Amino acid sequence: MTTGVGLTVTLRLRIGAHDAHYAGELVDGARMLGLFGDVATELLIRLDGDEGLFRAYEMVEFLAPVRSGDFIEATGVVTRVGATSRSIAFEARKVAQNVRADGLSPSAADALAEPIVVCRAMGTCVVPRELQRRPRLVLPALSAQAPDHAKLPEPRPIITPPPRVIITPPARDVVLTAAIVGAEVTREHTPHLPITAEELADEAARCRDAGASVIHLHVRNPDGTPSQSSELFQAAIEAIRRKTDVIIQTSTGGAVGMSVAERAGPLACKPEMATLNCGTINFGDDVFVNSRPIIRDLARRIRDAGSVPELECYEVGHVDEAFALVKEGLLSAPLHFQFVLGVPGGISAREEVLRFLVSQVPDGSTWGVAAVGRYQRPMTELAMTLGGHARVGLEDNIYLDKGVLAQGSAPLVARAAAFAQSLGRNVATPERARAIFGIKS
Ligand code: KMH
Ligand code: ZN
Repeated sequence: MTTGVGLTVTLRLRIGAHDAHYAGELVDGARMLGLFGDVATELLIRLDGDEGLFRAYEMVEFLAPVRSGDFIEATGVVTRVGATSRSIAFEARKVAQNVRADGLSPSAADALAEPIVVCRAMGTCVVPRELQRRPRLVLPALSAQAPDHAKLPEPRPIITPPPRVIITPPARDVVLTAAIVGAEVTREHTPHLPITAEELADEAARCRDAGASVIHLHVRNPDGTPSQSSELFQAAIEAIRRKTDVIIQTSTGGAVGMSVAERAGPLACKPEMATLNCGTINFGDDVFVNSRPIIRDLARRIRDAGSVPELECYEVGHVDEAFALVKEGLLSAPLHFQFVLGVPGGISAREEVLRFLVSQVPDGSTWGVAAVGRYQRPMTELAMTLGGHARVGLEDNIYLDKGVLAQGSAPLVARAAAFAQSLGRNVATPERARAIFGIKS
């Protein structure tokens, strides 16, 4: 269980002439690492009341030169808190620099309209248990306005001004899931909904081309009504397999009102992945019933089918239910959580909510976000920014933009993939996603 994920510290300083080490007044890279060390130290002081120790850098990238006269802003964000280890993502940006142009004074300098990222790193620090003093921890929400310190009552709390950036660990893969059909959306809502096995397969292949490595699959009867028939699933899976190599994750949620036996239908196809809904919620005006016996029944069936479960959590308590299943031996770590945000009646699609949910994910487990309707884009982008995976598609949202229907799920996947790449994250292939989720192909 972790608090402290998201804690952020920023230092800003001028690089002086004494820091220049190489020709052209270039500063050596170790100077940036020194700043990161100080950032990490402040983070540990805020988190643990101790300076801690820097154990290792897992990654360092020098991205632009630093020269004397540059103003550097170095930010660190705690991305993981273990019992004694704290993972931190760092970024150093140049925000002002000396102009160094012929005919101008040597003191001519510009503030940069857009900061230049000069260095990124990921590191791990350690604070031994006996040194953890746990003082008051103030976790600023990154999107919150900077507080007006002058107006804060005495004694003033220590609050780091929220940075304008959220640093994403750059090297990690993003698994994009396409939820291409679902059980609730109809052709009246959108004409772009795939229904037949061939339509599902075509859409799955389009989504794979756009960057999806997992297809979250429901099927429909020929009249468009939802079904959990193993025959229909088998036909859809075979059609998809003929066209593409995606991971197929079948639903065991089905549609509201279906019996457990019905919902378990697709497990007869022994899918690589299957959803396990971890609790009951109001689902719009309906109730999506997942009583504790139902969850356990489906967990057993998923295990017996050899499928990797994706844990659908629509409420905080659903995460705890997953931990209970681990204790009972029905699930085993590493777990893969899908936080379903914004279902009317379920937990809302807000940054603080997601940050809290992520803080509950045990080390070594993975998580993603599926957000509903207009929340799909901002919440999946936030998830990718925070290092998680993302699910998009018509099951959860039929619009590309306000009033503009997405022409299938593939455009939504393509946009998510472009966003992931803009963060410097790799969009996982199905092969890579199988490795991430521990699926034996
Ligand atoms: N159709 C919803 C009631 C799942 O696929 O596992 C449930 C659902 C979840 O879609
Ligand atoms: Zn579903």
